[in-house]
Amino acid sequence: MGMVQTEYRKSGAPPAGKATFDAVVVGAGFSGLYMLHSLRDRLGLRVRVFEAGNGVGGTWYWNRYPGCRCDSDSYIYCYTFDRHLLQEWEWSERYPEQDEILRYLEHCADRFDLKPDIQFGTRVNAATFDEKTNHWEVRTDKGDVVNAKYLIAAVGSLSATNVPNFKGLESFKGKWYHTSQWPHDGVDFTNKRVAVIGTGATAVQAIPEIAQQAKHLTVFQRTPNFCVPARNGKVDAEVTKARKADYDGVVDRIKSSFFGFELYFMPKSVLETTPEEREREFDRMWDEGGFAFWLANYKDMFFDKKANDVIADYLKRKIRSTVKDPEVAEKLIPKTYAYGTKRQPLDTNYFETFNKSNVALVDAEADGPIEEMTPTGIRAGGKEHAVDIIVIATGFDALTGPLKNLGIRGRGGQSLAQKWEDGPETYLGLAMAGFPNLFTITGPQSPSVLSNMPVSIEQHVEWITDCIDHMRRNKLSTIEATPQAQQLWVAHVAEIVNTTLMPTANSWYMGANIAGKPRQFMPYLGPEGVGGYRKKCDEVAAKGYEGFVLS
Ligand code: NA7
Repeated sequence: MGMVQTEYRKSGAPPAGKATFDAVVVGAGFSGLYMLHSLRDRLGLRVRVFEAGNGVGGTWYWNRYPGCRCDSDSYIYCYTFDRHLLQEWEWSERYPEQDEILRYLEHCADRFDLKPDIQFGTRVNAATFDEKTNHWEVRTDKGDVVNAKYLIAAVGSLSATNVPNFKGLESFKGKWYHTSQWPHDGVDFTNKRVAVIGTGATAVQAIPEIAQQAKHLTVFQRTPNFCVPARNGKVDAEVTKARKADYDGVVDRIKSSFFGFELYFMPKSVLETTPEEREREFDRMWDEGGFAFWLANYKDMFFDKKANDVIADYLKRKIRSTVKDPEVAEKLIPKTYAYGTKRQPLDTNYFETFNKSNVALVDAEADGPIEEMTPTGIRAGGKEHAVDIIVIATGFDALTGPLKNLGIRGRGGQSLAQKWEDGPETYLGLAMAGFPNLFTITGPQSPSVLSNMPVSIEQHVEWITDCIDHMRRNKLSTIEATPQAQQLWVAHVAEIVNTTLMPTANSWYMGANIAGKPRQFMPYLGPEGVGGYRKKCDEVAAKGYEGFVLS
C-alpha cells in the first residue's frame, strides 16, 4: 500500500514544476476515503486527498450537535466493499450516534492506511482545467498548487452550511452555533435559556436533547414537519447474527432496491383499502419506526394527493394525540405540503418535548416570523424572546453548494458556479460537459440524498474507478460528457420527478430553503430508484461510455 508510481503516470504529460498526482480527491468523508482506497490500492494511482477538517469523517466530523445520529439502519449505513470489515464491525445500536460513526470511519482510515495520502485542515478553493496539458490545477487555502489528471469531488451533498442572513446576528451578546459546525468539546446548556431555529431533521434530533439540559428552550419554527419515531435501541443479537450470515444477500438487495434500503412500497393504492386495513398497516409501519412509513408505504403516496392526504391524516392524528396543548399541536401540524415531499425526520420524543413546561414554540405563521436578533435574544412577531444561546439548525445549501464553493473552472475558463446559476446541469450526476476528467460523487441529478448514502457512494466510487481504469488501459487522456447527453439527462431527471408530488413542496431538494437559489428538483428519483440508476450507469460504461467523448 502507500503511494505507487505507475506506468500510467509516466505515460501522461503532466506539467513540470508542481506536485503532480494522478488524481486529486476533495473530501475525506465516506466517499473520499473509499475513492482514495479504490484508486490507490486497486489501480495503483498516486492520489492526494484534501480535507478541510482536521480529521476524517466529513458529515460525521462536522455535525456534533446533541442527539446527532444516523437515520439509516446501521447494518446498511457502512461500507460493503470489504466483507471482512462487514463481519467484524459491531454497531451498538439501530441508529448509531455521531461519535460511533466517526469512530467507524477512523477505523476504516487506519485499516486501509489512508491518512498518509490525506492533507487535513486544507480547503480547495480553485481548480482550473488546463486545456494544453489536459490536467487540473488545484489550489488550496494553504497555498498548495498541485496538478492532477483527474479531479474527484467527494464533498458531500449536505456540507455547505446555511447560516441565513439574520438581521442583527452580530449584535447578539450570547453564543450562537450552527449545528453543522459544532464545537468539539460540546456546549453546556445547563441553566441556560436556549433558542433553536429550524425544525428539520437536525433540529428534530437536537430539540429533545437540548430541552433536557436547558433551563428554557424556545423553538422557532418556519415550517412544521411530519415526524415518525426512529425507534432506536439495541438490535436483537439474533437479528444481527442472521444479517451477518446473509450479508451477501443484504448487499445485493440494497444495491438493487429503490432507495438503498431493504424497504419496498406496498403494491397497492391506499385508496383501494378499507379504513381498518390501512390503519393496521399504518400502525405496523409506525411501530417499526425508521423510514418504513416514508419509503415502504402505499405505492401511490408520492403520486396522488388524495392518497397522500389519507396517509398524512394518520400522522396529523398522531401529533394531536401526543401534544397536550391543542393550540401547540395545531402549530406543529404541517398544512402547506404533501407528506413525504420534504425529508422525513426521524424522532425520539420530539412531539412529547413540546409538553414540557420549559419548552415554548414560536411559529412563523401563527406568531410571526423572526425579525431580528437583538443583543439579548430574538425578536419574532414583534415580541422579544430573551436567550443566552442560539442554536441555528437551518441546514445546508444542498447538493450544488459544496461544488460551487470549489472554484472550478473548466474549458475556456468557464466557471461551474456561473454555469449553474440557473440550476445544475450534469450527465448522470457524475460528470459535466465542459469539465473534462472531473467526477462528482453523489452529485446533483444522481440519487444521492434520496438514497441510503453509502450505497450510492460505493456505486459512484466503483463506477469512477472502472472508468479511470478504462482510460488507463486505452491510454486515453480525457473523458467528457457531451452537451447532448447532458441535456437529455437533465430533461429526464425533471420529467420523472414531475410525475410525482415532490416538486410541489418548498424543500431543500428544490433549493427552496436558500434565498435566491433557483427552484429545481436536484436529486434523481427513479423510475427504478438506485437499482435502475446503477443499471443505467453500467450500460453507459458497457457501451464504451455512451454520452461521453473519450480522447
Ligand atoms: P433542513 O432540513 O434544511 O432544515 C432547516 C430548518 O431550518 C427548516 O425547518 C427550515 O425551515 C429552517 N430555516 C431555514 N432557513 C430559515 C430562516 N431563514 N428562518 C427560519 N427558519 C429557517 O436542515 P437540517 O440540518 O435539519 O437537515 C438537513 C439534512 O441533513 C437532513 O435532511 C438529513 O438528510 C441530513 P423551512 O422548512 O425551510 O421552512
